[in-house]
Amino acid sequence: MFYVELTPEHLALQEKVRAFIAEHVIPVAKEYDRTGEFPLPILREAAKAGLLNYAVPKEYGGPGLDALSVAVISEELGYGCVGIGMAMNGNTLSSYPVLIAGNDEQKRRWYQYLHEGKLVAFALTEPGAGSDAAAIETTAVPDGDEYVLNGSKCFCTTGGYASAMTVFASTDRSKGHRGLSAFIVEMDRPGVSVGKEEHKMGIRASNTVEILLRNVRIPKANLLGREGEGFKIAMQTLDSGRISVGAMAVGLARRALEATIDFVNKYQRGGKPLAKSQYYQFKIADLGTAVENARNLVYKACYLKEAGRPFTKEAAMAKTYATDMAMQVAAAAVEIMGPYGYMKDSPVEKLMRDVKVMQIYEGTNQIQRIVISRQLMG
Ligand code: COS
Repeated sequence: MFYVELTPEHLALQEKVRAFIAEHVIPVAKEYDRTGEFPLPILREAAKAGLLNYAVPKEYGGPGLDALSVAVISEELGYGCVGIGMAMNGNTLSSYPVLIAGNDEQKRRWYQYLHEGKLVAFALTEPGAGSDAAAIETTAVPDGDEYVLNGSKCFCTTGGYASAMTVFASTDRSKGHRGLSAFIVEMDRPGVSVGKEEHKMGIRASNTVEILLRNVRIPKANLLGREGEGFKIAMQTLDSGRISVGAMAVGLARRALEATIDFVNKYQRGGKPLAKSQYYQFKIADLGTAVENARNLVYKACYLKEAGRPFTKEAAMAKTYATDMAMQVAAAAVEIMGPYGYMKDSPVEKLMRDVKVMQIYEGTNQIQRIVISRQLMG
């Protein structure tokens, strides 16, 4: 049997994030979307409110929130603005490799950055290794007490503002995915540079950059886990990240649905309120059911994660279903509002632009279908 109910603590957290979003995100989201500026002032407020580093474990000075709390926060961030939400969620998602595989010293060091208000990033994808994560060409060659890293990473979220990142590189190219390893790389090391900054269709407040590594020397103490464990660390990280993406998509879809209901309630056609038409009633019923369904999938993945049970399949299902659903809800919102939905001052055109990338990042929805079918078919 599976049934998840938010506890009074989850509900209080939800209330707190909603208030934060209403005060600090919604009033400025359109302007950040227009300028593409990175929302540093909002991140400072988020840090003060305890909404930046919420998954840092208690033993390392954080609140150590559970998976369901992370999903509750992510849904509200998706409701407010996915671009700003990604900037706010970045420290949590980028820290998973350290949480999963770091030793005590590495965790202390990493979480100290977060306590100091610093931002961190996750560098996996490369020009030739996107969906095929095992094809990473960045190398990490041992040299005495150090590794020397060479390669380039792309589409790195928050990379332009990060103080440190988790980097995936090959310590043995002959072993394919079993030759990949995970490292902590501080951004101020000689040889690390930020390359091209991307200009995107949506999530424009989120920073997306190329990271170049040229003869970057890091101590062996920066290796996470053991050599050869990098691919599994990356996959486990993505399993958790995919739940958050699903939750954010639920939030975005909820926002689009609310805007649609508001429009249908206010607008008349031929002297008859749209809300009296069964066409719109049925549409809204279907969209509302889809949002609820997606949330249930997200919560189920959280429940399994928290219970220490496998959740790879459920995380992929939650991510795929929720982001495809959110795309449909956002498109339906624009369609129902017609020209009012399409214009820049509509409440939904940004949602339709923002949601597209959610079907693409954290593993495309086609990759998710490979993950799901492999789990189902063995
Ligand atoms: N957790 C732990 N281990 C996992 C895992 C998971 N979720 N998924 C796979 N593994 C392990 C497998 O068990 C296998 O282990 P062995 O080496 O012991 O056999 C190994 O990893 C390789 O798995 P697999 O054969 O399934 O790897 P593939 O190369 O076929 O690729 C996909 C798997 C396509 C699923 C993977 O490359 C992927 O997720 N790609 C998308 C990457 C992505 O999401 N990028 C976005 C980054 S966000 S910026």
